[in-house]
Amino acid sequence: MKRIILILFSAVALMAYSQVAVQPPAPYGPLPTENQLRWQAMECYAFVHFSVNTYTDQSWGNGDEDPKIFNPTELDCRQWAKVCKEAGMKGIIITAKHHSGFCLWPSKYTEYSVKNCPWKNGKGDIVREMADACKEYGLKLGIYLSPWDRNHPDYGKPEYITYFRNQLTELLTNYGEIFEIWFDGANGGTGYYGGARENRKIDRTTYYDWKNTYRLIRKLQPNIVIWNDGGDRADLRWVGTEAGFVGETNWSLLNATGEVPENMLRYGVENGDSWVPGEVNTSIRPEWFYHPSEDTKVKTLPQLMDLYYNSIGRNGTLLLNFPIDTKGLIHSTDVMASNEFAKAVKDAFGVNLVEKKKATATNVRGNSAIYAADKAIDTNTNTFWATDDSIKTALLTIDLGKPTTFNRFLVQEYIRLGQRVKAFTVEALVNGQWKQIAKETTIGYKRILRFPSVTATQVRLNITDSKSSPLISNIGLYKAPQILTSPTVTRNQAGEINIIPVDKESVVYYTLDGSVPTPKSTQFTGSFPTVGKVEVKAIAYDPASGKSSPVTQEKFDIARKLWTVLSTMDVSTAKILDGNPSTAWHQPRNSKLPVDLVIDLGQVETITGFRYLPDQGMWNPGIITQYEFYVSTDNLTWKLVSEGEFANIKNNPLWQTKSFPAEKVRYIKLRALRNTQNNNEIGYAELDVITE
Ligand code: FUL
Repeated sequence: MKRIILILFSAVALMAYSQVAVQPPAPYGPLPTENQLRWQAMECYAFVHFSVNTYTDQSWGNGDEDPKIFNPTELDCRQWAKVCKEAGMKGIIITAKHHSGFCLWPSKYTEYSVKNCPWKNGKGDIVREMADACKEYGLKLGIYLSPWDRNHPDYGKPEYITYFRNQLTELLTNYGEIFEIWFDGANGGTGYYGGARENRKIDRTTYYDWKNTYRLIRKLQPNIVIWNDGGDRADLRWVGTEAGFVGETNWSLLNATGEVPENMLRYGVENGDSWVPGEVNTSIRPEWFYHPSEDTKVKTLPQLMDLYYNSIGRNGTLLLNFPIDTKGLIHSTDVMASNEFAKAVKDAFGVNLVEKKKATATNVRGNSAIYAADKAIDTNTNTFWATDDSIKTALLTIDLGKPTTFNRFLVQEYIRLGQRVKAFTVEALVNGQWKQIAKETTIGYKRILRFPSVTATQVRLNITDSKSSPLISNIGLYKAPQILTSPTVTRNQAGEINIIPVDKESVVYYTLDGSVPTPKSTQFTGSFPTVGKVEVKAIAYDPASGKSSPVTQEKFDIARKLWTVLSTMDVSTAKILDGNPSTAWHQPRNSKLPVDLVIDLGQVETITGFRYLPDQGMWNPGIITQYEFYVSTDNLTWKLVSEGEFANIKNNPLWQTKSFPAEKVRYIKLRALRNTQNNNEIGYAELDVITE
């Protein structure tokens, strides 16, 4: 007995000794702050966009909107909070002031606010109601305060900076803890500016004196993270698009100084000197503010799931926007979509197939139990598998015990000590053979991979390159239910409709009478001709599972069959009329603004508006921001029927729709006055009209 006790004692002593003797891994490279760590763990939170332009159906307010139009009849911040809470989100960022300058709180420093609107007789405060609702639902509160103010007379002068900081102080003092502050990059341009109605330019690198503004913010809210797209490096970075994705390779690093071109925003900088992780901001509808015409354009479940995998699944966070409607609520369609989204995420990640399985690794730091392979599957992200300092490639194998089917692989680094992994593969033991199922680059806080279902008895993570010894805090394996993606509906210039399913095995059914398609509707077997206005609704249907995709809904105006572009002889202008958003035509290189695109409609039509889709290419060159639109019956005398801006077209290059009183016309002319890059390049993916 004595001997046994002695042996046991020595074993325990030895274990304790080996654990004490193993040095913990040293940090590597730039590290996240506690605020950034807390923020990253939130993973998903909401934006709400609401301002005077909600009532004018515009993307941006001009600053001259009468506050009297701001009259939500059923405003209920608790509904917003409930929707976000039920969607599994952790916070809400509210547009306290958007570019219009209209304040959702009764700021002491301006009359352009809820103080002067009919809602609650000017006695209300939406930021207060939002803060209270967040508290009630256990959500964090964030603030969007537009640096650009199209209402304020002093915008562009030094006095405005005092005004801006006064407002910041109000917002960061009176509403409790704020988790994130958001400074939009859209800065300077035309506006009302207290009646001056002019174009004001500012130098975005110096005008706001961000350094001192940041100092003020951190003093008022020590736990905050700062998002800034336009100025000095802040805590978080934009990912260079509002379309809802970040690069598959995604370093949480940037350099503290220097320009940040789009590819750095998208992928981070591998050897950057500062920790600046990416936040994927996008809207549940095409636009940020509420537009009734987008009630049928709310993102479908497959689109929302893509967002999830392309943001949270790629080492980013997801900031998903809900436009607030004119009543002051999140629209019921958006609520349904977000509930479905939350359920699908739960269904996909409810059961982790590696739980309680066995893990082994080719190297364990000092052979210590503290850093053993099973620390990566113990559901505790504060413990991690680590290798010896000199080891930068290693394998971690999980024995599943029996053939197990899965289609998602999740992996997390212990980022508190830096982002390290540069490359990895995932392999599965299928029928006794190792099969590679993924070959990837970075991991970071969280990486989730999607692939077709695999049935395997073992799975392994193969770290093939790392800046320093890899530290893996969590691995998950899941079997996510199949979700069918809605088909794409297009109409070419001849008026032929084509419907393309994403998944080639599914069958497409459609309707042309507005009814919801079912497997009993007409089956799509090939493109078919149409004339005049048509509404197509289509689904993809999987005969094996009996499941249908969400409905795609597309409305087309008159066919463009008779149209010809007159202003140039270049035949490739057909790309503007081909119904294919991914092809574009650009004006000749030597063009100088203003430049015109003149189209003969082939016959007289009564039109009430036009639509422009800019080039959808990767770097979106030649996007028109300021335009004039003319109509004519003879191609000689022209009448100006619409002019102005395509707001936010740079960050969100969607279809732009402009309406005007009905005109009987044969010719149309779109004049481009300015583009997003302040040069002379002008391109068009599509141009269309709206007929009566
Ligand atoms: C953009 C703004 O101009 C949009 O209106 C919106 O607020 C979005 C979140 O950022 O740059």
